[in-house]
Amino acid sequence: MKGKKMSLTTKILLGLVAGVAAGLALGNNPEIATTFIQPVGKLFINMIKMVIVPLVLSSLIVGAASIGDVKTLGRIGGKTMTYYMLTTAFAVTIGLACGKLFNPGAGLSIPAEAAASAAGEAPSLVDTLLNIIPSNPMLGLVEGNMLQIIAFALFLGIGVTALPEGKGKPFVDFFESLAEIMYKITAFIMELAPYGVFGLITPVVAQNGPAVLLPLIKVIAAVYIGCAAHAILIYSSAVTFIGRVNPLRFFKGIMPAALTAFSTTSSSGTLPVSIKAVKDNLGVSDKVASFVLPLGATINMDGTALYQGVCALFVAQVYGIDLTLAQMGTIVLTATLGSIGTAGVPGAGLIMLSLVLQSVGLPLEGVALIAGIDRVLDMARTCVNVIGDTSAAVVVAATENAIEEKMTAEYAS
Ligand code: DAS
Repeated sequence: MKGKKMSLTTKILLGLVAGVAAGLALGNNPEIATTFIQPVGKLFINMIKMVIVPLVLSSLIVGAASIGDVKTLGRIGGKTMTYYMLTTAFAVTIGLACGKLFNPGAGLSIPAEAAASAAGEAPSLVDTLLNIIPSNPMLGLVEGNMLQIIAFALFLGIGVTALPEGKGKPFVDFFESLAEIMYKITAFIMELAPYGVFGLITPVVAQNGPAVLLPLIKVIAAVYIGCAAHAILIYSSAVTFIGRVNPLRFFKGIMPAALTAFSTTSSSGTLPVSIKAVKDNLGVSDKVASFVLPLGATINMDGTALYQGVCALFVAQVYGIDLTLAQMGTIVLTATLGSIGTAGVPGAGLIMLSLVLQSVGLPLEGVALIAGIDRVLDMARTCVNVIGDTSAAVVVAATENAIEEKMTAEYAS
């Protein structure tokens, strides 16, 4: 009988367990782990770094072009973008607060000379903001300056819609194909994650001993509690005070989408369930649901932004780097803008975590520590990404008087 294909989650967890076991076994000979096994991990990290720039550039250009210039999209586009950006900024702030509160990296210090030099003298927040607009966008692309790449892509995406009808189509089609290709390559890289995780975790455990694992449990706790807090605080308030919908009715109505997102770890894969849930259970009009939700599945990732706040702090703590307020501000900015470029597919947030770490000069090796538990974190963050999208549909629909009062008794408030 054809064996059931083992899920990627299982494979990654197996890679993690095998890496821990190998690390413990090589505790007395860590140089074996660093010489023969660590290169596998470094290869995985290089593949992640390889896709960041083309993935962010192409997915952002397509995301921004689909919004078009705000004039043609009028109120709905403006409201939707404002809601998405505000809730995402709240999310990464809650993530940073949870990272501070749980302090998962405390007591663990992995030396990272490179990190220290890369972190160097962090630019002030004003310089960071000024530096977002690239004086030479090609240099920004070559140097992998993520904030400049994000800004340039957004300008290109909005700018292309200012071209006469149809003139920009070849340009957008090219980047649409490039984005799809990058999503496929990302999926391929995630298939190699079990091996990459093994190659990354083994030397870490061999060099630091099993003590390094405890903090990962604290990272999971910080992300899950942060996600729950964000959903309860931010979305309940938004649907209650702006959407004028009973929050319990809201959560009941979107539960099928939330559970689908949690199990599939894919916002895009959950999209049909999200649209059906807000329309059938909460009476949101088709016009609003079919604009807000596909846009949200592409560019709104509150759970991912929150996870990046927690993980950026974790990595800084592990490598003994004190982040300045300006660097925290950069993390909020990069995670908020970067979430526009995060694809709604499994594991995309891990790739974008590199973007956030890179933006504040934190060592990308920190991604290795997260990679082993990333699928567990992806379930919670994708669930919140989708709850955020559906809350936006309710909020925008209510302000457009586009919530039909056709509520079934089951979901009545
Ligand atoms: N799994 C992604 C999604 O579908 C989010 C992420 O990887 O961060 O939303």
